[in-house]
Amino acid sequence: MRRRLFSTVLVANRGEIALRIMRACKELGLRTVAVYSEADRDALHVRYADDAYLIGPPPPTASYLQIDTLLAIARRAGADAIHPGYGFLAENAAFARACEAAGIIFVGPTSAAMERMGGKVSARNEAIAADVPVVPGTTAAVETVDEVLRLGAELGYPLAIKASAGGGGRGLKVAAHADEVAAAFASAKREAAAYFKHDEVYVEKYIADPRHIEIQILADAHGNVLHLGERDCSIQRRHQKLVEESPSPALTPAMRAHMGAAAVRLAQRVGYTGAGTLEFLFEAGQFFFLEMNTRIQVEHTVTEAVTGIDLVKWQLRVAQGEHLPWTQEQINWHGHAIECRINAEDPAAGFRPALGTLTAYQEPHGFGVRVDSGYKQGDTIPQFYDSLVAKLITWGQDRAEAIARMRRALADFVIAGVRTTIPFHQLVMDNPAFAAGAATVRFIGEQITDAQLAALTLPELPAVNDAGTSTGARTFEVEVNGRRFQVRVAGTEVAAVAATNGVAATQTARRERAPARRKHAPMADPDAISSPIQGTIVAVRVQPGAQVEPGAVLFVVEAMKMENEITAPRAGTIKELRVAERAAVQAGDILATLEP
Ligand code: MV4
Repeated sequence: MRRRLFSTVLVANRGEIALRIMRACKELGLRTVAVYSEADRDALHVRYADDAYLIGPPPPTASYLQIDTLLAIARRAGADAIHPGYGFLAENAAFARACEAAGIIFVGPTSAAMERMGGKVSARNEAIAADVPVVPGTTAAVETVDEVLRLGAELGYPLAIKASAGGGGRGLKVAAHADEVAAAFASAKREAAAYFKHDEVYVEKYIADPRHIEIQILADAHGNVLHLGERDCSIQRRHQKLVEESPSPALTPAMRAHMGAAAVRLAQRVGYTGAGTLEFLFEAGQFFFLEMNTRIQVEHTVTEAVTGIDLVKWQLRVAQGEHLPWTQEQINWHGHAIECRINAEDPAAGFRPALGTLTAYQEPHGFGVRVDSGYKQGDTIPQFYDSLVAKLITWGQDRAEAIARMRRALADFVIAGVRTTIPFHQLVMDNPAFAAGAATVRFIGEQITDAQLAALTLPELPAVNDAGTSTGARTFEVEVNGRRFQVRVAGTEVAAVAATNGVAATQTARRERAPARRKHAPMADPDAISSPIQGTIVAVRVQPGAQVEPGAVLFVVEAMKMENEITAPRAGTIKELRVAERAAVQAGDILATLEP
């Protein structure tokens, strides 16, 4: 067997991406080391790792950002590689350099390649040198309003004035005409200084209604670079991506090959290794390179779905020095994949972060459905980190099937206790412009209006009174004449209403999403299994002490010559048996008791 360059990977991240990386490590036979802040003590990524180390309190302490601490833990844990995931230190060239100096393999590009592609101006110049189209404009800093006006005369309006150190759309100002240049220039400089402590700006022609299309590349340490096609990430709000898909509905195979070849040229030029993404603006059949992300991205999953290539595993394998085993011609794309980011945000309230505890959490399943998440039922979403709860990815043989499957999976996803972006995604999946594949970066705002968002019906959050008990609406399952209904009972003192008065069953048009189940359930006696009808016990299928699964048949009651099965409402142990075969029972008689 080949000697491996490393056998233990410290995952310098949290949440879903930490788990994603550890799963790939496990499949490759690599040991994993987790790090965790005090806010993440009970997190899934900590439980999943072979070994886990506390790195300190949550922010404002920069737990996941402490380079020296991470390196010290790597040494202590015997980790010979570090995977940074995304965010945190993933694109920090100083961190990559510190790993290199410490003799620990950084799973990603070299610090040198990262530096060349890290700055926007530097990346733009590398692109020009690699003959990759960029938006027409300057490559150097622009110092005066007069210079901007000269560029406006040359390139035409509108113009974009951008912070050299910018990112996430900050420090991007648009001048629609010459008379707006002075104000836009001053404003871009102020924003640049405020956000980046660096007020250098440059100028580009403004592309009014582009798509955000990015190319995934994968490179080994032997000069082989492949592109794995594109992702269309046009559905963004304030530069936060919400929906991504592959392939883009806008690209022909020829355009894909063209953009892919450009991306490969640029990656080759800077000696890139590992997985990386080149972002482009795409409008009217033209593409323009914007910047490179030198990390694995949140939305890598849709590329995995359509290529069948495990990107994180290949990050690790090329870091081990392995050769990529394919030629570009051997990369095939199959079907269509869509990712929806399920964030703990309230889409009806400007997407403000929604804090709380996942009182119910059940992921959708089935063919063509993937869920990557870092949380479980009962977890509280920490306020300190990003609001991503889960990534929901569907695959279909074509785009229509991927959308239909996404609709189904969104409806099947049960999350209670915290508002999420699920209702927003349902709006997107039902939108005709989205269905037509016509979304550009202006989709949210033009196609999804504030009025639509404000009108979303969101699941009710559990209201809790001083005693810590739920006072909000509750949903009960009842059977009326053998047909199942869900009854929603609103308001306080629900217990008394349900137990004494009975309630008229009205079939809810749409099932309530995930009622929070609390321990002090206000039902008559949660441990009692009673007969729903008057009749004769003809079979007793359990003994005291028996462990039963939900749905297990416990008794058979004969009534009016019909046999009725009485099943376990939940898993548990039969504590007491109160009837024997041939016993006559009344409706409501307790037949047995069940312990958790
Ligand atoms: C642009 C542009 C139009 N023309 N540059 C925003 C964030 C940064 N990464 C690049 N951005 C843009 N640069 C020129 N010359 C439009 C955007 C832009 C955008 C780009 C990608 C995805 C969403 C966007 C939303 C608004 C503006």
